[in-house]
Amino acid sequence: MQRCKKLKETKPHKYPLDEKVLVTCGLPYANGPMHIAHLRTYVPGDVFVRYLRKLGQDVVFFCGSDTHGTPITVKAEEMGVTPQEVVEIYHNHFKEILPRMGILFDNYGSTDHPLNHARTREIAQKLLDNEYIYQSNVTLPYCPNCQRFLPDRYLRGTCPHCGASARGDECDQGCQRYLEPGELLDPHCSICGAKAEMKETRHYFLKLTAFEGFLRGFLDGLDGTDIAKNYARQWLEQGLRDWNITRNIDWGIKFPGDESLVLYVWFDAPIGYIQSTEEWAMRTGGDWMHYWKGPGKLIHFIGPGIVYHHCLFWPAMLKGSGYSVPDAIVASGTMKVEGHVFSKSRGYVVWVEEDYLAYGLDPDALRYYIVSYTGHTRDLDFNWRTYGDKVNKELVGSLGNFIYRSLLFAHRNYGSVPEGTVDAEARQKVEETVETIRDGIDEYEFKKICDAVLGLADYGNRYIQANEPWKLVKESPEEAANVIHNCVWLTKAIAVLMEPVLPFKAEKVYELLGLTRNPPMEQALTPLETGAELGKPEPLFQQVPGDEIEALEEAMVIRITQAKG
Ligand code: B3M
Ligand code: ZN
Repeated sequence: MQRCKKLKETKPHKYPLDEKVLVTCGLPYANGPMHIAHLRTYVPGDVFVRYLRKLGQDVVFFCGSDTHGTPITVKAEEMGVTPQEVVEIYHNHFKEILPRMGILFDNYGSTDHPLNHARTREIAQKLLDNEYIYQSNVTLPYCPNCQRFLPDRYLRGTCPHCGASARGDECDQGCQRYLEPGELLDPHCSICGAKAEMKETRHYFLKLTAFEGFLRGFLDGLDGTDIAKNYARQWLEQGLRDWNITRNIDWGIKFPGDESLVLYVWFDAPIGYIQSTEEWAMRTGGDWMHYWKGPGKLIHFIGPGIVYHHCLFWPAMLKGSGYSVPDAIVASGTMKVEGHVFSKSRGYVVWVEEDYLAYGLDPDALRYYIVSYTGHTRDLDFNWRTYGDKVNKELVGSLGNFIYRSLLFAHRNYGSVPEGTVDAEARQKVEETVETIRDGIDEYEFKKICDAVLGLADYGNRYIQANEPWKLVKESPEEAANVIHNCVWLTKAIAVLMEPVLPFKAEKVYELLGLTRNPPMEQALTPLETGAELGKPEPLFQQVPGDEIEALEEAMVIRITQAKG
């Protein structure tokens, strides 16, 4: 057994240590600042990667900006700038803000990088050579007023499946289905509102139907969350259609052999995962092919709205052009804000910079909320009241309280780690927590992990309360020292086990304990060095006062009301 030699091995782990793993998070469109629905993917992805590394796995972690398609050009038209300018502004924003949330990608790439243009054209060419792409004439919506075709976000109409108001390529306000060009009912130009005319034009299609058998087997073997697999299976059963992969706009990656068309943004976007790997490989000497053409494991963390693209289009593209296909697709549940489905336009949004970090709020606390409030595949509601409760009760009241009182007592009375031996029960509690963490990783259930570590802090609080070291100090100094030895030992264990969720706070505890950064998981169980100097602690977390929560809620209500117009 290789993993954590000193830990009890009860079962084989899902990711054997001799396998290298590549983890990605869905690429944000570079058309606006980071918001809480982005974090719904990036925080669990980052937490997962940090835990795997703690267990000794060789993991690389990638993301990057999604820079093409109508999400960018519509925004550029709104702002009166070029698509390049839009992309630059928000690409830089993401690069700057991600580390402030403790989200540390090994590379943050861009789908407009020359490597992505080249890789995308290579893949399209392979698919052409393998006769998976064909040309066909289609009639598509055209705006007589703006004098242009109306791909994707230039189009609004009615979803043919559920009747909701939808945009060209996605039923964004209803059933969330991917929509083929030309499918939308009652099409109108989203810019000028004119009724669209239908006009014939030449396009290219990926023969998705040829991959049906492959996709069935692929989904059977796919790991990840049920959300991803079940939706994809259901769509497969409803029957596939060939996929229009070109668009009549200028901004994007030119289709090889027909430069008047660009590839649909959803063709080159996931290739950004490869681009980010290649960029990393060039910088570090790493081997990108090990993952994309070799045995390396591929794991995609995504939101629930992009399952179709990741479970059907993407594996077909990879398979048809000779690349490795994903091993796991970890789709999360839906993001909600104050009980409503996340929506930027309706005001149900939390902007990470403007609404959170700018107020000096704690990045670790938001990370904790996201991974601990509900299971990964359930709806996650963010609301300020729950935020206040969780911070005050769980982080301040339980975890922070135990660590602070333990370290304060130790520092005041001893100045260093006092003599003692670790109680069998305390050791057992830590061992059980490590086991639960391993299960949580295998199941992509981060709440389970958080609950277990919080349970350990609760145990610590009960332990110190029951043993009353403040009394023992006078009555029985040796016993007092032993109790505090155990408390400091538990503090170390909690810091090590919680570090992937609360990296900034763990760092502070390591400093106080004189530990090096990023200790491996087994360090949760190693003995303390008696006599090692201890730093003077400060409370780890700040209480969020009721009036501050009210003010944050108030700001949210104002935004929602304004959005209603
Ligand atoms: N840029 C964002 C979204 O639809 C989209 C993801 C691309 S992942 C390759 O959620
Ligand atoms: Zn619909």
